[in-house]
Amino acid sequence: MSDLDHAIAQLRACRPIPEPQVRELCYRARELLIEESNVVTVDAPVTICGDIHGQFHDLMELFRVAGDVPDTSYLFMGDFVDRGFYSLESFLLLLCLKVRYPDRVTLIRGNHESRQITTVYGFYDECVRKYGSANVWRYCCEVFDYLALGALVLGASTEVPENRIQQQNHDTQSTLQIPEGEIECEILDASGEVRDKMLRRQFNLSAPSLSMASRISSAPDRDPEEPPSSPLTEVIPSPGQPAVQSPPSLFRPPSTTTGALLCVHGGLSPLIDNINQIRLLDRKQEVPHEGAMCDLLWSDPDDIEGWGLSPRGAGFLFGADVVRKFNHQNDISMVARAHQLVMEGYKEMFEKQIVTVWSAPNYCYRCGNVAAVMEIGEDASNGGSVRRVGGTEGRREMVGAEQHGSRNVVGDGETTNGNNTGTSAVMWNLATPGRRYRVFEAAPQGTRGMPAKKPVGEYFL
Ligand SMILES: [Mn+2]
Repeated sequence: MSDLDHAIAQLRACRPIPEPQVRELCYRARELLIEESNVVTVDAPVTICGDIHGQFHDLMELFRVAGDVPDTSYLFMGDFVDRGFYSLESFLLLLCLKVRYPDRVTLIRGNHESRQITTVYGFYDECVRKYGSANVWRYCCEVFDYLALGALVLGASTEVPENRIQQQNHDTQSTLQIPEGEIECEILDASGEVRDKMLRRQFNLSAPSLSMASRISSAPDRDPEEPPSSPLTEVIPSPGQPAVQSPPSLFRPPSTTTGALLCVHGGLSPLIDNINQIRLLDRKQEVPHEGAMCDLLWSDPDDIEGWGLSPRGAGFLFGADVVRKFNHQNDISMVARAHQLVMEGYKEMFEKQIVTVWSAPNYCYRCGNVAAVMEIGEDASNGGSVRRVGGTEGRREMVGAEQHGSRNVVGDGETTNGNNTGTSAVMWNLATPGRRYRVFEAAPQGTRGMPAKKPVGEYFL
């Protein structure tokens, strides 16, 4: 067994590795990360995760529910440390897995991967408590400076990914009837049982414009009279409930082509119109207090128009119009981000153009939320070749053209006001990727352990 495999085994048991080994690990991780672009390219299939925040036992639960490395390819969107009691073990385990299986693990930087923030929110104190000095904290912070700022997931399928997780005593197809048509989104619980499905529907230009497509009701308490949450999807009722009638399709079927997914910790920046601008940033530094790099790690989507000030004091709030324009200009079908606690573990907003994924159940051991990961499948229809972003293959389908200063049609069949700029824009249609959310709860209390009450500086003696 190599030193690295030995370290992985030790960390999986939630036991820290000795300081010289941390130093070596961080050195190797930096050598690996320095070669990565600010925006890492990741091929589907991949499982996308949000904040972990030092909840080591819940990270183990995540791997149990969503598959282990290297069988499952993972993309973690930052905030590995702070708040929880095991930031050290959580981050070092993920870092070991990154060094051991570089092509199966992608780590991007969160706003907590910073010297200033970790000094306030726990990671610094944890390192000093567990090692008797700040050396390990310092090594980790040097790694933080090299973490990528974002990732682009390419080659996503429009279909829900194949379910590769072995079920125990469950038939995943038994609980919900599947109507004819393509399943766009599936929600599974920790035991692998299907809790909800959404069908991809032909879109309809006369459908009412719904600004918020985020709410996905769970089948049991849903009002059957309620319209579908989005013009493009319908919630499939549980057996016994009447089916929701789809309005007749008045338009061509949606594209069978997905764009890339952009994954960042926080969100967009008013300084970034194009993904290539992210690539030009000098990321190898402490997270600045302002500017594009700061915004990518700190911003939040909100029900506003354009940009707004963030109550966090860093980054910005941004509205549906900002996301729609960004996704269109960059051939993105969805932005995936973390950074905000959502009680259901995931939250889709703005006609599914952005999703928040949150992977720390019962956050801070008291919030009572569930957590989720998002699985994206691989588009095998193209003979396995992955489409590149920014290509000019004419792969998008035109769905409407703006007339000067009038109402225009955008990707999802929603109408928005033209802005009287006199420019003419042609809008296109990219399908939302098929996706599966696995929702899970905190690890059982008995396995979680509690923090050491006294300093344990002599940890390894
Ligand atoms: Mn955050």
